[in-house]
This record gives sequence, C-alpha cells and structure tokens, in this order.
Amino acid sequence: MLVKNPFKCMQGPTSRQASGAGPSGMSYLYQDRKRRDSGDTYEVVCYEKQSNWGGLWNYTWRTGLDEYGEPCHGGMYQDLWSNGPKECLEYPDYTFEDHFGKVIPSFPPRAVLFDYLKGRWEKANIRNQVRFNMLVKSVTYNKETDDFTVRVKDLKSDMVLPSETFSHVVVANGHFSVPNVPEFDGAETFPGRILHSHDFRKASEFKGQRLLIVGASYSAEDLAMQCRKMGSGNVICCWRTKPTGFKWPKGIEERPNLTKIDGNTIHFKDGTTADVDAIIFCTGYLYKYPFLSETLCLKTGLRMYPPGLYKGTVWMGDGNNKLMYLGMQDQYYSFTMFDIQAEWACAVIKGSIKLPTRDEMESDISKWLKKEAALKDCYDDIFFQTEFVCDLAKEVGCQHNLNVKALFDKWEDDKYADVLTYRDQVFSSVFTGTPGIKHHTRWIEAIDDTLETFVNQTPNK
Ligand code: FAD
Ligand code: NA7
Repeated sequence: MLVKNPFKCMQGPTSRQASGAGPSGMSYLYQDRKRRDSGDTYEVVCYEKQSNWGGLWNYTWRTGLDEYGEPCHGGMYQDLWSNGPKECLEYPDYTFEDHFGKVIPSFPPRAVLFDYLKGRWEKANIRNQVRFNMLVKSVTYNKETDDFTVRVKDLKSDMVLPSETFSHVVVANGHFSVPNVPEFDGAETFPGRILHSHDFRKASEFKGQRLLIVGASYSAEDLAMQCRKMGSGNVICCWRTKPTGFKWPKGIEERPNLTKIDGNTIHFKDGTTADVDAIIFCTGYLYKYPFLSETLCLKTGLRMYPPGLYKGTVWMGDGNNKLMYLGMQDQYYSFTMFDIQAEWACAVIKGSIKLPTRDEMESDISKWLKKEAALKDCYDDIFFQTEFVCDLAKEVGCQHNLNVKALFDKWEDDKYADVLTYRDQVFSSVFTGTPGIKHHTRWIEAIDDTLETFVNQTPNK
C-alpha cells in the first residue's frame, strides 16, 4: 500500500521527513498537513521511486524491472476489483459519496479505488511534497547526533544525491512487492509458463489454459476466479497448511500441495496427478528493506502484529523511537488503518502523544503478541485488528468510530456462502448511513471494469 517507501521526517527548525507515496505514505503527508499550524517550521519530504503516486494502486503493465532497471513495485492486474467492501476502507473525512457525488456499489474495480485515493490527496494539496523518481538507497541512524543519514538516487539522472540528514524516518514501502517464490522438484521440466502472482497482469492471457494455482489465500482465490471469468480452462488450487474452505464454482477445485512437477504433469500430496498448461504461484511476499541498515530493519513474515513495533508502528530497535513503520500488518483494515497509524505517528513526532517508558512499551507489545498467538480464524483476526485500529483512534482522540467489524464479518460470511457472488453484495457506509446500492451487472458478467462504466452507469438515487 504502500509503501511503500521510506519516509523520513525531521522535526525542529531543520527537521524533515520522507516517505513513499502509496496509501500509507500519503496518509502520513495528509495527517501532517491536517495537524500543521503556522508555527511549524519542520519539513516533510516523501521520496517515491515511481513516477506517480498510489503505490500498488498505480497500475503498471511492467513486470520484472522498471524503466530504470529497479525491481518493479506493482503487482496489481487489469481485472482487479476490490477484494473487500469499500465501506471497510472508507475514510471518515472523505467518503465515497463525497468523492463521486453519489452512492456507488460496494466492490469497485481498481481504477475506481485509485480515483478515490487521488481525490483525497488532491483536495489536501500534498502532491508537491512528493519527490518522484527518487529511490531511497540507504538509511542509517547516527547515535551521536540522534538523527538519520539518508541517501537517495535520482533515477532520471542516474545520480546518487548528496546525503541528507533527517530527524525522523517513516518507512512506508509496502510489503506486497517482493514475491516469495518457492522451489518445487521438476519445475525446470515444465513446458508452459510459470509465474508468480506479482507478474500476473491479464487473466485473458490464460484463456483456454488449464491452470495450477499454488496457495490458498487472497491471490489464489482471486486469480482462480478471474481466470475462469475470462475463459481459462479448469483450475486446480493447491494448499500447504489448509484449504480455503470455499465452495468453488464448477471448474475450480482444491487439492493438497504439489510434490513434484514432471513435464506437464503435476503430482499432489494425496497421490493424484493432473496435467496443466500454466502454473501461477500465489505464494505471497517477503518483507524486504534493502535501504535500511541492519539495526533498523523489521524482520517478519505476514502477521497481524509484526514484532518489535510499539503500537504496530514505532521501531523498538535502533533509532531512539524516531523510526516508524506504517502498514506492515497483515491487512483486513487497509486505508483507514494506515491513516490512523499515520495520524498517531504524526502526533508522536509532533510531541502531542508522549511515548511511555521502554518497559511499558515492551509490555504493551507483549500484550498484543499474546492476543495474536490466540487467534484461530479470520473472524478472530478481524476482531483483533478492530481492537488495534480502535486503540490508535482512542490515543489520537479520533472523533469517528472506525469500527467496521460487523461489515467485515458479513463479508467473510458472504465469501464462505458463495465465493462467486460475494462481490455482488450490498453494504452501507457507516459514516454517511446512506443505504448501499447493487451494481448494474453481476461481478461474474462485468467484463468492462472502467471507472466510467462502474460509476457513471450507476443510477443516481
Ligand atoms: P504500497 O501501496 O505498496 O506503496 C509503497 C510505495 O513505496 C510504492 O509507491 C513504492 O514505489 C514506494 N517505494 C518502495 N520502495 C521504495 C524506495 N526504496 N524508495 C522510494 N520509494 C519506494 N487492499 C485493499 O484494501 N483492497 C484490495 O482490494 C487490495 N487488493 C490488493 C491486491 C494485490 C494484488 C495486492 C498486492 C495488494 C492488495 N491490497 C488491497 C493491499 C495493499 O497492500 C494496500 O491496499 C495498499 O496499497 C498498501 O499501501 P502502502 O502505501 O502501505 O504500500
Ligand atoms: P498471502 O496472503 O501471504 O498468502 C500466501 C499463500 O501462499 C498462503 O496460502 C500460503 O500458505 C501459500 N504458500 C506459501 N508458500 C507456499 C508453498 N511453498 N507451497 C504452497 N503454498 C504456499 O499472499 P496473497 O498474495 O494471497 O495476498 C497478499 C495480498 O494481496 C493480500 O493482502 C490481498 O489484499 C492481495 P500457508 O497458509 O502459509 O501454508
């Protein structure tokens, strides 16, 4: 989401801050703008390696390396529609109705969500704080001066700029851009295409092909459904720890993990085999921070509460509480979670929220980790993340109730009831109270995912 990219922030007369320009990084700029008063002299800088803002929502056709030879950040695809109801990620101070001037259905395509994000950022007039085509190369903490040295490369001129000093750093580079690609016996004998979901751009490419999808989470579910929608052959999804539990429509089935690949033939743990034409690894992502020195680096996999972060945000390692991470959690809540984290981080950096003692911070983290260890299913996860979001909201004195647990629970119920129709369901905004509206076309039949078709053909109520 974002970022994402590293952000740094300095305070005081010479202070500055930097970040990436995905939803998390932009939330930091947004919240900083909101809290800034005339006496504030610090500077906030956001470095973004891409030429536009939006993070993952800034769709790219590229895969592999970008135009500068850097790893391509984006892993979103053309046919992507929101995988959760938009009412679960709606900003309380900028609702979808505010943006579109009318009620739109609950599961918008990618372009519609990107448009919404841009609308909020444009209204806040924060684009000029983003330095585009700037890759953060390194961040180190200086103990003696209690600040950070940051090196940035101007990708257009291919020049590393003179190093700069920042009082704070906010890391918002996202954690869904470095693919986790496992090794499977015999993969080199497979005659068809093997790819990771990060390189998937167009479901229609797989028209008529029999597919093996490895994984049992969001990408596996979505790519299986998208490919069938766009005319692929049968799809087999295989799982490592547990199956998705969905009642799949005709043409999609689940099996235990593959054991080996022999030419076109896939062998599975249950002793069965199947011939396929393409293999898509939906095996998730790795957390990587190549720009951070070792002592600043969060080491984790996908978790509801990545360890070592007070309030899920302040880095407890080196950096004297002046390095913050945004959006590093596994995500049910997304935009609103990044936003409340950003607001909290701003309040800490500006000094309106005082951090407790180190012991108290450690004990708070332990409390959350203990709760995390007891989570059993997605409903528990949602409860946990609701508590996390509401805890931050309470600390910053947020006027809005960000608790959308009931909507998330219904969304999970809908998905388990019918994975084919959950995106046709209707949710109402908790902020406007306006009743939701059905989309004019069922998701499975909606091929045109343009903003014009989705928004303009929705009737005004
Ligand atoms: P990102 O969006 O990843 O943004 C990070 C930014 O940091 C990027 O702009 C990147 O270019 C920049 N950056 C990285 N490294 C550097 C560097 N060294 N220097 C400078 N800049 C750098 N969430 C939902 O709520 N709904 C969905 O339907 C949904 N679908 C998803 C589908 C896919 C395929 C994926 C991968 C994720 C999806 N997500 C979805 C989750 C997504 O993580 C968030 O919506 C959101 O994009 C996270 O925002 P972010 O700012 O934290 O990270
Ligand atoms: P996730 O949610 O991290 O899921 C990765 C899946 O891949 C998960 O089911 C893993 O199973 C599975 N996996 C990982 N390694 C293997 C191996 N070796 N063999 C079989 N299966 C494996 O990533 P997604 O891409 O689905 O979702 C990421 C975001 O993108 C998400 O927030 C969405 O909004 C879109 P496990 O359960 O660990 O055994």
